[in-house]
Amino acid sequence: MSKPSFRILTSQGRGAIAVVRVWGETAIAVVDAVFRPALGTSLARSKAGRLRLGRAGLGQGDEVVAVRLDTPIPTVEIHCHGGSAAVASVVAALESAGARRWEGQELDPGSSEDPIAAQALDDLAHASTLRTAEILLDQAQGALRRELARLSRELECGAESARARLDALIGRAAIGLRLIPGWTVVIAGRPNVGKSRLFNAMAGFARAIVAPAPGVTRDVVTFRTAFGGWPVELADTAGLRPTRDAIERSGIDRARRAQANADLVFLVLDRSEPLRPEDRELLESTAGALLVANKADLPPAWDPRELSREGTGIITVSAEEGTGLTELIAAVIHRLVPDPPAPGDAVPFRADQLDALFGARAHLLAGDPAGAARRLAAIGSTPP
Ligand SMILES: Nc1nc2c(ncn2[C@@H]2O[C@H](COP(=O)(O)OP(=O)(O)OP(=O)(O)O)[C@@H](O)[C@H]2O)c(=O)[nH]1
Ligand SMILES: [Mg+2]
Repeated sequence: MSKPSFRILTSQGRGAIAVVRVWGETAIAVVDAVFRPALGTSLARSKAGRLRLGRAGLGQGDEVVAVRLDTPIPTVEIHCHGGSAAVASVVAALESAGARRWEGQELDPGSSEDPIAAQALDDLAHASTLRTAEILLDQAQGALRRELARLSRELECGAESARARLDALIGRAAIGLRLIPGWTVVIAGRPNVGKSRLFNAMAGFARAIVAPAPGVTRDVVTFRTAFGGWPVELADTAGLRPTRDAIERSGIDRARRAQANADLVFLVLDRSEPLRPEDRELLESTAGALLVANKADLPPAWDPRELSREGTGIITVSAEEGTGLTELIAAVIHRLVPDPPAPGDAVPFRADQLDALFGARAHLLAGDPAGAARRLAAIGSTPP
C-alpha cells in the first residue's frame, strides 16, 4: 500500500496554531500510530468530523486536536501549537510512522474533484486580510470553475457574449494575482515635503525618521499594511534632488527604482511653500502619480486647483495633524482596485490561469472558439 502524504496547511512563521493534513489510503492508521488520545478510542474508530484531543509527536509530544475529514480519500488533520518546535515534532513522528511530505504545488490533488478549488485553498493559507480570504474562499467554493464552464458553453454555441465574459475575467486577474503579494505604493517627492511624516501617519507609528533638515531619508523604508482590506506595501523613499553626496545619490537611485516598480506613486508637494523647479520636474516625470498637497495646517502658498490633473484631482492633507488621510486612503484604494469583485464573482488568482485565459482569447480572435474552449478546460488540470 502506498505511503500517505502530509502537508502543513498553515503559512510558515509565528502563529498560535498549525494545521498538518495527512491523506492517502493508510493515512488513518499512520496517524493512529502517532496520536495518543486523551480519552477513548483510536481515530480509526472515531466518526468523521469528531474533534479528538490528545498528544502527538516525539517524546512527550505536543497537545493536539486530531480530526478525520469526510473526504473520498482518507484524510486526517492534526492541529498542533504553531511554534516551529511543536510542528517539527509532529512532522518527525509522522515521517517515522511512514508518511511523506507532499512536495506538489497543489494542496492534495485527488482529494478534491476541482484542482482550481485545491489551489484556492492552498493560497487561502497565505491570505493576510479577510477581504482577500473571502475572494479566495469563493474560488475554493467553485466561483471560477463555474464561470469557466459557462464560458465554455457560450464558446461552443458561438455566443457573442463569450468575448466580453472572457475579457471581464482577464480584467479581474489584475486583482486576483495581487491577493497574496499585495500592491506596492511608493511615496515620492523632493526633500522636506513631509514624505516620512506622511508615511508614519499612514503606518500608524513612527517607523521612519522625520527631521526638519532636507535629505534625511536614504534607504527605502517599507511597511506592510492593508487599505480597505487590500494588502499594501507602503514605501518611503529619499527626497529627489540633484546632489553631490554619494550616499544621498545612492538613496535617490533606490527611490527611482522603487517608483519604477510601484503599482502607485504618491507625489508629495509642500503646500506651505511656493512650488520649486524640482517639484515641477517631478510633476512632469511622474505622469500617473497621485498628487498630495501636504502641510495643510500651515498658511497655503499655492492653490491645489492650479495643478489638478484631468480626472485625478489633488488630495490635501496635513501629515502633522492627520487631516485628509481618510480621503487619501480612499483615493489609493480607488486607484489600486477601481472595480472590486462582488461576493461570489469568479476571480482568476494564479499566473497559469491568466496565461490560459490569454491563450483562449487568442484562439477566439483567430476564429477558433473550440481551441479557446480547450484552453479553458485545461485550467487547473496541470500543475503550474
Ligand atoms: N506643519 C507641518 N510640518 C510638517 C508636515 N509634514 C512634515 N512636516 C515637517 O517637515 C519636515 C520634513 O518632514 P519629513 O517627513 O522628514 O520630510 P521628507 O519629505 O521625508 O524629507 P526627506 O527625507 O529629507 O526627503 C519636518 O520638520 C516635519 O515635522 C505637516 O503636515 N505639517
Ligand atoms: Mg524622509
